[in-house]
Amino acid sequence: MLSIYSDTHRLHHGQAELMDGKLQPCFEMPSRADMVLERVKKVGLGDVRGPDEFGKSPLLRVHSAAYVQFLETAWAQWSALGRTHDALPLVWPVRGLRTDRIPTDIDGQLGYFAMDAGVPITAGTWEAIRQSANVALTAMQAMVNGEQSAFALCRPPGHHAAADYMGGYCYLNNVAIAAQGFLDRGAKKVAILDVDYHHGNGTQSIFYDRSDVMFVSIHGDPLVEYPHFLGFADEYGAGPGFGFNHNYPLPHGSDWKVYEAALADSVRKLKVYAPDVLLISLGVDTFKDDPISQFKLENDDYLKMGQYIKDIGCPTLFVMEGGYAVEDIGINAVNVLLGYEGR
Ligand code: SS9
Ligand code: ZN
Repeated sequence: MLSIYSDTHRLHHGQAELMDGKLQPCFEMPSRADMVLERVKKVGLGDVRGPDEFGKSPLLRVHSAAYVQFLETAWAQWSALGRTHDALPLVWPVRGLRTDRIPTDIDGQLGYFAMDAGVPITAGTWEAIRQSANVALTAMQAMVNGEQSAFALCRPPGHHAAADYMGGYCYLNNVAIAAQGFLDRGAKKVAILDVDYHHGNGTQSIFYDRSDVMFVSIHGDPLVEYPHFLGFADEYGAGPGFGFNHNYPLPHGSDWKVYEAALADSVRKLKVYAPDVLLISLGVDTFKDDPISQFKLENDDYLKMGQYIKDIGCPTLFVMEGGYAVEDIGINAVNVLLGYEGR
């Protein structure tokens, strides 16, 4: 399988995130991508190529112009005030507050365009997130040109980012941008299966009212898990998109046995939909030793996950999302790809 990767991810390295009441080192760190790349090479998965440049237009197919402009300018606005630490939001427009105007100061903009405080913006963030999207788009283009599968080794991840907000370590929604890219190149129906431990709230919201993108997600129950406010079982889609969104919230402590039942059901739904192309939001924070997650999957379970995905039977683009047990992230992510390839 072809992999796409760019070293540019290294330019995004947040200093701290607010967790458990403390500023702690970011769990979403550069070594994550290094470990996955190392494993790709070690098992001889296939060629590894750098990304091509797609510019801003494919980003604007999914994200609002105001949001993309905010991402591009946030660090300059922040540092112009003499601030040297990462930019982080501190105030949010909850129920009853005005969202009909975008603040002109950077603190207001950070709150307006963020869902949480897990999204530090640094000097290199814009370049890193742009290239992360280019990695996904390059893998997409390779498949349009004939590859039957590909692995986009994206970092930072994307599935929590919606049309006009960032959150959960995510800025640009790489998988959504690639899915829209397939449609813009002639695909009629695409499906996204999100196996990250956290619900892909951004991806769901982007495609919620559309029937040309089916979204299926298996994740920790939002009643007790991040992102808390989306990802419940009764979210089926809206308008023409009704019936094209399926969530499988699972309890803390879920192991492969519990996970497999949800995955098998997801595979059934995806086979009925029969998409032209399938995209996988490949998070491996479902692992038993993940430091921020509560599922119990083991290394070999990821091979079986890959076999289930293969069984759906269509061209498949894997897009890297979460996974914070850095020692095992390469083994687990690449096991899915090996399982898919029947190796
Ligand atoms: C858990 C805090 C979660 C955000 C997690 C984002 C994961 C992205 N106590 N913080 S895949
Ligand atoms: Zn996650």
